[in-house]
Amino acid sequence: MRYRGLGLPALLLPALLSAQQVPPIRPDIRGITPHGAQRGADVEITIRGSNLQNSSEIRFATAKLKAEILNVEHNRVRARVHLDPTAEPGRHDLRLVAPHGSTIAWFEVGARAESVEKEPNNEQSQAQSIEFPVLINGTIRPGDYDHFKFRARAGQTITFDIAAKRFESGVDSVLSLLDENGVEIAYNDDYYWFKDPHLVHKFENAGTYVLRVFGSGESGSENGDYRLTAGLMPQIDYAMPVGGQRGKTQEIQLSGFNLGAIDSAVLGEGIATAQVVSRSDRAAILRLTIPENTPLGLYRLHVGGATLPVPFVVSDLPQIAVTTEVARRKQDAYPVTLPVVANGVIDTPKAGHYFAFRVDEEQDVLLAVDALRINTHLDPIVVLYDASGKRIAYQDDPTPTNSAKRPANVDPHLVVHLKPGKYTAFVRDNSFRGDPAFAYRLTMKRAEPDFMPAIVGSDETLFRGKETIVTIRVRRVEGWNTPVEVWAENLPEGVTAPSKVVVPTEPTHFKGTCAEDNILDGTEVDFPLKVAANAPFSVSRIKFRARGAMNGRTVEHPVIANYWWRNVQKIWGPAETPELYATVIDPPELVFEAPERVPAPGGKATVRLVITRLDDGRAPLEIRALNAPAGVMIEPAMVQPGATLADLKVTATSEKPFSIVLEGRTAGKLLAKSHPILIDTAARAAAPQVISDEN
Ligand SMILES: [Ca+2]
Ligand SMILES: [Ca+2]
Ligand SMILES: [Ca+2]
Repeated sequence: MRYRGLGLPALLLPALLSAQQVPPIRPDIRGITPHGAQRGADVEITIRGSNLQNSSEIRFATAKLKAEILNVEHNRVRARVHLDPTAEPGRHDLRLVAPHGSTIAWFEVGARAESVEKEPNNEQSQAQSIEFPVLINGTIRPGDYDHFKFRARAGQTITFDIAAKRFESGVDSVLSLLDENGVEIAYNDDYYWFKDPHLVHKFENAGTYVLRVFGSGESGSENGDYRLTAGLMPQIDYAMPVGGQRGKTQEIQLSGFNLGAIDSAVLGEGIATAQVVSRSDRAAILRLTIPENTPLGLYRLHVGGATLPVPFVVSDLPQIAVTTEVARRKQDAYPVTLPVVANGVIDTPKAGHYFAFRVDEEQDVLLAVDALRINTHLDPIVVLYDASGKRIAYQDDPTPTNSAKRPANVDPHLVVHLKPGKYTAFVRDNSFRGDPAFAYRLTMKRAEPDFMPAIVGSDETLFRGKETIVTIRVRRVEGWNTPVEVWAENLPEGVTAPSKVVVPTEPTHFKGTCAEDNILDGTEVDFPLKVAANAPFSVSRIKFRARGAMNGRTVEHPVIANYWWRNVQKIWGPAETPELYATVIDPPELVFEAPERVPAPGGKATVRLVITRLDDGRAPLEIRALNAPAGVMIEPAMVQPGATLADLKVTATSEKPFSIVLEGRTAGKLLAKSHPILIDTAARAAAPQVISDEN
């Protein structure tokens, strides 16, 4: 998001101000405790963050979740969330709305009873007793260790799963399993793509064991909330095939642990219920009929009692499932007829699967692998060989994984122009890894060029008299090679935009984390929204649409708002509400960036402020405290035009911590107030406690 000044004659503004960036002033959520709840429950949650003052409403995309706000401070909102008993388990968008903007975060609906960790539990001797199955909401602060004690019987397989980073939590967590003597018997740090751990452990001996949850390198944060799920519940590595054809009945094999008790499975929010055909400890077979009218796409398959929902794709293409045994060798590749989706598991190191197909007429063929998209940790590549065995095409990552602020895409999407003949496609892990949970889907079909348009972010605060740039990203798929045009609908009064912005076919180049040149899997363009100086204040949902034509065919799509995932600074999948939430307000004249808390050992503190002036900035700025309690001296500061820092000296005789609010005035006019700043006179001089969200 960027802002540009509008319509102000350049001579009136110092150069410094014309390029002025407005620091973020809209609400920003950094943590939620608890980060989810059981459906049917009624829970109180605390949202932490910045610029939360005056928050007026929490909205969910689904009508099955409702919230009322109980209390609001600048860095904290307490609310009560009501979860309907039929709400779909899994992640939902929670949107916090305030007069100065809105923001979204994730909130998880669970299917089992939940509890909360109890400190102190930093020592193994203080371990909290738990009984399975359990879902514990906890927090890892800096240097924090959380211990949980449980009984296991010989031969039991118990799953331990942490959801933290996946919910934007501020902690990179680790799981460690200890025996009665404190000896570590199992350990996991980063199981998932984004650093959450997961352990499945078979206990050889009966006994009392301890699970330890902590931050990698003793990291942690006030916003280091986590959800620990543990027990003997069904742990499903994948469903095979990982998708089904609508209008058809098919069998689906589940693979994992503790599957002997599976008694039900529901697709999405009650779309279809599967019948359990057979079940054993390591496998179960379901029979599922997907209704003909089910929208295409990625769903969650909710298997009763399972640790996590299972990804499942609804498609119109025939599905097959192969094993390594039948598809392992190039010379006897598994024969398929296009179009088809081949589902398989790269279950052992160096394994790969070969598929043989014929092309009868010259055409563009798509070879696309889903892995990241279906939440498996395979890093697939796809290779194509001609009838002579010569390699004719290859793809690994459309966008590399270390691409700074760009969304990684490790799922190959290869389009090749083929003459009639026999071909062999091959899928394997890029690093020859294999794992019983490395499921994939390989789509092989005639390419049907199309595109996927997205908004980077889901909300904007628009300032009167300024222009905001919204980033639109178009990903071309299946060989789309013509420009796409994007336009906005439902603009609020006083907001104008170009009738269309053309997205060219050249992909966007960007610098990676080591300044290397990378090519994005798509093209990003600036879409400007101009706000008139007298536009009414409003909150609206701006719709963007995109249209293109290729080979005589016109395709039009809504542009989908994509989640901006702040803990990895990347966009991550679509938000539940496709429109852009836009709030029109006056631009601030002054923004203070102030600490939440300043240690004041011996009653002395210096409050350092970063100042951004957006007024004409020609007169000095006077900063003073509004509400200094008795016995507290705060020297006002005079900030000369152009300066961006100010230090306020605080001296207190009292030993009680207190809060101050600062105000900034120029020529007697009030420009802004700060949030309350805690002056912590109880802090010790030597070791100021630093609360950090960095990890
Ligand atoms: Ca804790
Ligand atoms: Ca602890
Ligand atoms: Ca980790």
